[in-house]
Amino acid sequence: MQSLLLLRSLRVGKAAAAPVAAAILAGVLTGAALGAGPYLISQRDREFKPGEIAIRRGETVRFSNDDGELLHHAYLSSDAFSFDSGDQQPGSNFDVVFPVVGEFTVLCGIHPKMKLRVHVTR
Ligand SMILES: [Cu+2]
Repeated sequence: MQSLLLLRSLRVGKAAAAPVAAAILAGVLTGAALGAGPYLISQRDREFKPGEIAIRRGETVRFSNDDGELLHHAYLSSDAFSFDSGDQQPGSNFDVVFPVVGEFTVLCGIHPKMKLRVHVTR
């Protein structure tokens, strides 16, 4: 019963990240329940790499700022789902759960050429 409630919270977006992390620490959710992620996205040389991924709803994408001393700023704005990493410091990670099915394009607020296509299926 408890895990059903937690799974439901996975779909509401980044606000659920903290309780999900707490649940993982508590051993409430298994890896299988969370899917195969997180999917790692590099931002080295001002590029999202890979530039396109296919994931399942509820899975996590981890944006790693592994690009020397540069700031990055991943964001997504759509009717179905939005997020904004804020300015991302070198050496830091930013995790996003994609809670809805769809086709999305993540951009960088600092480097307009950076694009990541995300295909989310159920
Ligand atoms: Cu960038």
